Amino acid sequence: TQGQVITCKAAVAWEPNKPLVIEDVQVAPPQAGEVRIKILFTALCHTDAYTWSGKDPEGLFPCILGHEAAGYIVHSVFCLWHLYTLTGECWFIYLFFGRRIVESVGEGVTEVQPGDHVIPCYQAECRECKFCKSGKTNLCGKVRTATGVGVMMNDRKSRFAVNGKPIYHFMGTSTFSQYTVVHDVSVAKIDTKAPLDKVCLLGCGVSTGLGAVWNTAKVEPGSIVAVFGLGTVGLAVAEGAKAAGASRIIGIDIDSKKLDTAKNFGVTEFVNPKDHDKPIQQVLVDLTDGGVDYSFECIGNVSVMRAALECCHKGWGTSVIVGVAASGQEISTRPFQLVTGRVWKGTAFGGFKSRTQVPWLVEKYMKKEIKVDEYITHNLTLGEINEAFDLLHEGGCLRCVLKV
Ligand code: NAD
Ligand code: AHE
Ligand code: ZN
Repeated sequence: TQGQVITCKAAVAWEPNKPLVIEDVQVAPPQAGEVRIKILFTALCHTDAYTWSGKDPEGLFPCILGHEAAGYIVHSVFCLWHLYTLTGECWFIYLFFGRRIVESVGEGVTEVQPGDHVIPCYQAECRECKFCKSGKTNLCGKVRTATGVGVMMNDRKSRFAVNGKPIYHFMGTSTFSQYTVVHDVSVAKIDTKAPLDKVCLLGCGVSTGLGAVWNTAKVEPGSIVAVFGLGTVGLAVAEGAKAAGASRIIGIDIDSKKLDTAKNFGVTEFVNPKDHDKPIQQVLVDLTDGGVDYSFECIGNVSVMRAALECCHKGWGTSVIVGVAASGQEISTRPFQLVTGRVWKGTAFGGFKSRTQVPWLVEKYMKKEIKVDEYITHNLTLGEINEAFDLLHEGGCLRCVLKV
């Protein structure tokens, strides 16, 4: 059957830092191993703002950003109700002359089907590649060479176009669009009862923070933890550390207004570097009798990454880099810091195996074992996306969820 192009609204980033434009975008049908998803809700993450700023070496323009979302796979044939809503009284004309198949699931896709509720995953999980089979990482190699350059793996082309001009994909997800096409290895099927306007956050920020603690650092009960940056990712680290039984969770942020919110996520002490003359690593070492057991950098600032390593306890302290730093930025420290037992690590999507574990995270949310609603401070629509980006740079915004 001939697949059908869907024309829908999407926010296109034509150039770095220029306001996104809501365009009529043509979304091509999925090819083999691909899935076309109707996105219902998407949130904004700082990584979207980072790429939009032009500082991401993998950032290509024009593109459709967005990677923290939820939606469903549309049914293959328009049902009568769809026919009626599309063609009104003349639905029978459509039925006889215009019937088309809307391909949602490409050839060879077996694990998801129309009707499924899904979360697109920028970190794929094919379960077959060297990475997936290693048991040592959640990174997957199957489609990464395509997702890093804004195209699909099959034909190295985009499925998005505006008036015939191709628009690049982003992170293999491009969720700032009413419809998107993703690789089947990048789709997590979730409980249909889960509220999509909430669980979209499990597509990135909340999962990353929790996983950084549980999978990457493996924080033990009684540990002293320092969290640098109390945005969504940092607060999720605090939440994860509390669940892991940390005895002290020290939140560090240059915005003192973060303190009250942070307490609700498990932060037990707050330090604002601006209140101190000493380097922040020294402040923390003094506060903790020699340093913390675990630290997490959730900002994307290379000087803070150094401080986060150097505030760790000699002999065993581990620091996890979560923040994404701009192109050209490099980390440094005295090698002696590592020689004397501190460990420097990083995490992508909190080390979670996406297709396998996102549904598990959704279940944990449904059982009220993890927070999600509490990270949502604003709700807007796709048409208000530029206001949503403005909000992201204001202290009072954790996550803004857009109705797409
Ligand atoms: P955010 O902007 O909401 O939070 C950052 C926080 O850091 C803010 O509260 C800000 O006040 C604070 N801050 C800024 N400069 C500081 C400084 N010098 N010292 C102390 N605090 C400072 O961002 P977010 O959405 O929570 O994301 C955090 C970072 O994590 C970003 O870099 C994002 O790109 C990255 N990220 C990484 C992954 C991953 O898989 N590794 C996943 C999601 C997000
Ligand atoms: N293109 C960027 C890399 C950005 C980056 O590190 N991304 C994180 C996810 S951030 C989500 O908000 C990640 O998972 N990286 C692993 C990967 O394979 O991309 C750059 O700076 O080059
Ligand atoms: Zn993100």
